Amino acid sequence: MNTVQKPKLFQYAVCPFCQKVDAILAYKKVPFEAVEVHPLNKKEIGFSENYKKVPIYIDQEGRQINDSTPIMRNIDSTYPDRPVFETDQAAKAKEDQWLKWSDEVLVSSLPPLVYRNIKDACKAFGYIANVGKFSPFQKMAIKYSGAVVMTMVAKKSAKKKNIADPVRHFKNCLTEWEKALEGGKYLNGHKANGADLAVFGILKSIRNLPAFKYVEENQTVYEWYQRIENDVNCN
Ligand SMILES: N[C@@H](CCC(=O)N[C@@H](CS)C(=O)NCC(=O)O)C(=O)O
Repeated sequence: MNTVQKPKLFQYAVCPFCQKVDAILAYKKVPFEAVEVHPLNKKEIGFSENYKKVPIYIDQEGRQINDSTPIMRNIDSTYPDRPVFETDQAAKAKEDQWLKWSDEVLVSSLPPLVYRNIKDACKAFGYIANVGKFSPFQKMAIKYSGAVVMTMVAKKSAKKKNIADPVRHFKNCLTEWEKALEGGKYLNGHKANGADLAVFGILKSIRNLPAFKYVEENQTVYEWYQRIENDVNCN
């Protein structure tokens, strides 16, 4: 029989996909250990032979699950209290549509915004380096080389996604989400579903970065964000 252990989440603190998983674990009050992965050598996920991205989740029985949305679904079914994902067909279709949007549109709006230039990227990576248990030398290496690499990645992805103005693009994304809420408290009804927690987690990944001010400036989205934050922190 497999032994029961505390689940582990291998992550980068500012990775939006990782924060989706963190959001559902926090919402469901599942105790877990977050392991910050060194973004350059990825030593901590060396055990994973064929999958080299984060998040990687090791469940309470030691099984490895990859990919943020399947991980969220697995957590929802393993811990049935406070169910998250929709079961009704129409609600599920809407949830799936916005889950797809959050991974494909919202996530890709972030790198050009957060890593616009070396200065902003250094701020982000200074924060990343301080979250994990890294030596002072590793912290410096992560901060500066990470910033250079991500600024280049962000430039490339902005070009590929045709994002000429990252701030305007991000604000437009927030307006799209505002419209999806249709004046309601959550995407569907009176409690958060999988898409609410995914979008929340993605936005939470920039919570400690200057770009979060654009979320605060959109009143509807910010109120919704605080509502979920409250749900996550309460009872
Ligand atoms: N579809 C995956 C995407 C995960 C992903 O792209 N993670 C990024 C970090 S945000 C990653 O690990 N990229 C590879 C790398 O950093 O080398 C998910 O939803 O979990």
